[in-house]
Amino acid sequence: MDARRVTRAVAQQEREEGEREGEGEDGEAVMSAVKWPENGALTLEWVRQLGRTLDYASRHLLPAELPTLLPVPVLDSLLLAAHKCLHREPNCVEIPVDPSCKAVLVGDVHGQFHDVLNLLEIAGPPSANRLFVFNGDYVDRGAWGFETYIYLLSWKLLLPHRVFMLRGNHETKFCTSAYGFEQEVMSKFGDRAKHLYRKCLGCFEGHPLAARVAGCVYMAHGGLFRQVEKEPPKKQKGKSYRRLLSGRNQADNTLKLGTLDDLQKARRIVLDPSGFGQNVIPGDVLWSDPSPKNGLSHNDSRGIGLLFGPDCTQEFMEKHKLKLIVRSHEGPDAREKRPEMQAMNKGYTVDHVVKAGKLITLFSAPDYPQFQASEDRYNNKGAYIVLEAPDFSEPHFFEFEAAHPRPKVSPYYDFVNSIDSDEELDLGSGSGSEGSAGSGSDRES
Ligand SMILES: [Mn+2]
Repeated sequence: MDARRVTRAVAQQEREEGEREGEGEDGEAVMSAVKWPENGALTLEWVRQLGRTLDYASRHLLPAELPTLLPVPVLDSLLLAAHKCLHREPNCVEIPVDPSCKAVLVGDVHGQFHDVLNLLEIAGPPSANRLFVFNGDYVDRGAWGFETYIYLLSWKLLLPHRVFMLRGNHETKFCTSAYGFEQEVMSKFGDRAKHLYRKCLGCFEGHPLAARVAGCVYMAHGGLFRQVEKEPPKKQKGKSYRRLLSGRNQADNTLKLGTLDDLQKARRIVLDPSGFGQNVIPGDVLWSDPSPKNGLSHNDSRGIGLLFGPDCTQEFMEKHKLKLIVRSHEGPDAREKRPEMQAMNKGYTVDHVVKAGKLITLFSAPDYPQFQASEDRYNNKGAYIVLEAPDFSEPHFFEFEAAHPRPKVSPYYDFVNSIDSDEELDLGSGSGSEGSAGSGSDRES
């Protein structure tokens, strides 16, 4: 089926009436299935049309009808191109910013597709003069993780040097099987779902872990990370070596802060950075949290990553001549459980103020989480940061409300019994989780 016809009555809650692709003389809107461009090169109009189509589908089609407008072969092409593009980037991407250009920094969005569309409208879309760095957690919890992820990937492909997508702890097999994304893909794509889920996992592995923006701003989903001990001689490699490197065996007082050089050398291509062995650094970068208390310690409530104090922030910034750190990872629910930190009701908090600069937590999912057991919502705003000349280290904060009304949908995870802030993880037990999902081949078929 190439086109769907819907009546004006059904389409009346369309966000922007005039924005639809075409309108017949009888007032019926026509929405065509997305086609992959013949030469494989995306255009601005293609990306915009993809956004309109996904928005339309989220409002007027059942989840399982999404492939009628978004055919699987198109997704295959898009995910393959994105896989190549992401894997090419280094662990920590260097993002120079021209004085004529602004940098927009975005925190967790968690499948809240309509809020992402809204954000891109308020902040203005990526362009030659406006680059974006997204700080991970595109999927899970919200009901449109797939739409969100695909849409942002299409911007990445259109403007690879103006759009950067860092990895969040939810871009993993572990989180997506517990917090909704896997089930979401299963509900939307039927017998092609496993195939698409695997392709997404392959892309998840490819995202860079961190970025340095304009030479003075460090950005990563969780934050700072430890130094990994030097490799022992080759003959000691193997299981015992990995146990040796396991963070769990390391006492808090022996933990040392890692450097950007350590980060650049880390092995990042892994489905579930477990915080063990070779994946200590990716595990830390994706899962760590700041603490008001000085020092570096294991993040026991999450079971992975570190807690790092203002002294660590100072040390890291001073060493790398940084003036600002922007991390994400904590929404209003996570902050409710950490009363020693500020609440996340306006979408950002300034957590460390040290001699060298500041550490900020940025969260861009307003009215989060989408599904909640009680009527009592956090009513949090989302925020994004704009950096611009002359001082790229001075963050300009923009708060925004949730897009209303959100289409009514069912959740894809057991939100009543799901723990709120990804606590008590048992990542160490997932034996097969260190393998690569791959993406070039379709292994499950
Ligand atoms: Mn997170």
